[in-house]
Amino acid sequence: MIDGHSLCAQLDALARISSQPDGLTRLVMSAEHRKANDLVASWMRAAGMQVHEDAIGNIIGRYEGLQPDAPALIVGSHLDSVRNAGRFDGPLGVVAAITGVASLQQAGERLPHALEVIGFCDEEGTRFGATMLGSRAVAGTFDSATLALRDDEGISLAEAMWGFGLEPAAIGKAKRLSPEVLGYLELHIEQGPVLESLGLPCAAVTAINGATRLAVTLTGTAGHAGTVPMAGRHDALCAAATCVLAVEETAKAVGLVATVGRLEVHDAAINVIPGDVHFTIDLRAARDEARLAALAALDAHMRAVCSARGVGIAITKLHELAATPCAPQIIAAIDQACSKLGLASHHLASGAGHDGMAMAELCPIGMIFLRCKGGISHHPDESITAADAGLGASLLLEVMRAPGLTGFKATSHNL
Ligand code: HGY
Ligand code: MN
Ligand code: MN
Repeated sequence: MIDGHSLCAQLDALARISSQPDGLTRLVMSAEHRKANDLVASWMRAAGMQVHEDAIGNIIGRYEGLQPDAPALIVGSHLDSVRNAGRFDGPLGVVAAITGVASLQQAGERLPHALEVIGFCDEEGTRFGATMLGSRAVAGTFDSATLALRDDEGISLAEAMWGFGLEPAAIGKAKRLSPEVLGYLELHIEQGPVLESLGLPCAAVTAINGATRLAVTLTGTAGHAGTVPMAGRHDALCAAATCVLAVEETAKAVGLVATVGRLEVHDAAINVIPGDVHFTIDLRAARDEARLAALAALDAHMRAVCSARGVGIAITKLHELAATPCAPQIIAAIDQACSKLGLASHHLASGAGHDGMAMAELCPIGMIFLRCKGGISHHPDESITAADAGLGASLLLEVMRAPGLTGFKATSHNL
């Protein structure tokens, strides 16, 4: 079994790389992204990997197979975070993968396939709103319109890339070719309460729910709070409040999840009727038809609300990924690895989004979920036990080396 205590110590070291003095925030193309890549690169090298940073700032370590240039199983997760984050969402999958490779290196073991450990630069989309920038670039599905998105300081992704030492026009160089990638595997905390409630440490993920993210701008008429009669107002915040509650009601009515995570009143003042309001919608479902139907209903409802109030509405899609099934052969390999380690196997769908949704455009994907305390995530109280960390990393290693996982047969060749 891999020692979970040293793995957790590495996660603590990563968690100290933060732009937030009293917590963990690590954004893409930032000084913290640079520091995290450098620290992870040092661990990858110590594990015997060749390391490079790709054209969008993913950090990648390669551990050759029995023969040079064999196609690779990519294993990893993301190194960016939400604001005031927990320390396991993302980095657990990267550090566990490196630890697994280090175990192979110490044993002098080579697999038929190569292994590539990847620390994706941006899965959360915290800084620019669009998510999975790193995995989309690797899969070749990066949308260049994303380069124009701006952060809270008005810096565009393109400008931030130049500042990070990357050329936006070169992003295409990060794309991997299908023949060189056998599959993608990720260990991630469950970010939900199911495994803990069942008393199980881990599960194979069956599918990842589809998700859509929208940015909504409501344009009313700003005015004097003391003199404009109520009947004549075009209050953008009252329109927004009606829409926000409609998001919640729609989700409850259809049995999916939808969240308004950001709401800003521009030029806000206590004595001014709000004229310019922006909010976001994050809507997810296991079935794409349910998600798309709910979005259409919500779109119509919000436009009707705004029309009745004489408020303008503009809706921009920031991100959309379909519900993504995990590959049966990887689910089976996880189940076999569980029984090899004497663990009960369990299957669970993911309500959270993950880089595997983007990587599924390139190759078969699989995920292992690890229980986390109270299912808490996207919060400083996110936590796992060191024992579970070691168990998760050991299970990941078993799957990384699973015979037949990738179907790739190496010819016998010493390195
Ligand atoms: O939002 C999500 O589901 C993921 O944590 N990025
Ligand atoms: Mn994550
Ligand atoms: Mn997350």
